[in-house]
Amino acid sequence: MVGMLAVMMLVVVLTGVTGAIHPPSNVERIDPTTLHLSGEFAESNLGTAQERDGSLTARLVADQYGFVPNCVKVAANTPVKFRLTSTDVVHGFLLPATNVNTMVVPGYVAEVRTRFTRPGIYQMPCNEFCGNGHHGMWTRVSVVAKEQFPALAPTERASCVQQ
Ligand SMILES: [Cu+2]
Repeated sequence: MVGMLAVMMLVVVLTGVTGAIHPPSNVERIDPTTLHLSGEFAESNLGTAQERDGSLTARLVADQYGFVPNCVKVAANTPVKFRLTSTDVVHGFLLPATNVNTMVVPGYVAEVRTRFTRPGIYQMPCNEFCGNGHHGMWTRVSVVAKEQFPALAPTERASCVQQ
């Protein structure tokens, strides 16, 4: 049994080191009681923003039982950074078939970087049980073609109403 534990521990450490895998959450602290008032996670800053180097940053807030915004648009073949935080309990953010999978812990900012290779819509149910309404908690990430993205108005980047 001790041998098996040692082997499993070794696999965890080796894959972590060779694949540069580390927990994407619990790095930066944030006050969950005031984050909506000002700063990075104020409502006007949520959604997708374009950085000077052309990469994108999508900011979302998770709470019982929904994500704000309910859908974000990002561009394909562009580096995308997701930054999320929670105002109440632990939620989860996972995009199937990508490397995006993180816990969203109140008091911390979770950050995940990825790159989408083709346009499409990723349905994102909260994957961390967070209470009675958990089954209804979801968001969407809509990946649009790289050429299409700059033409979107800021409001269109944080909504998928037209689809
Ligand atoms: Cu949840």
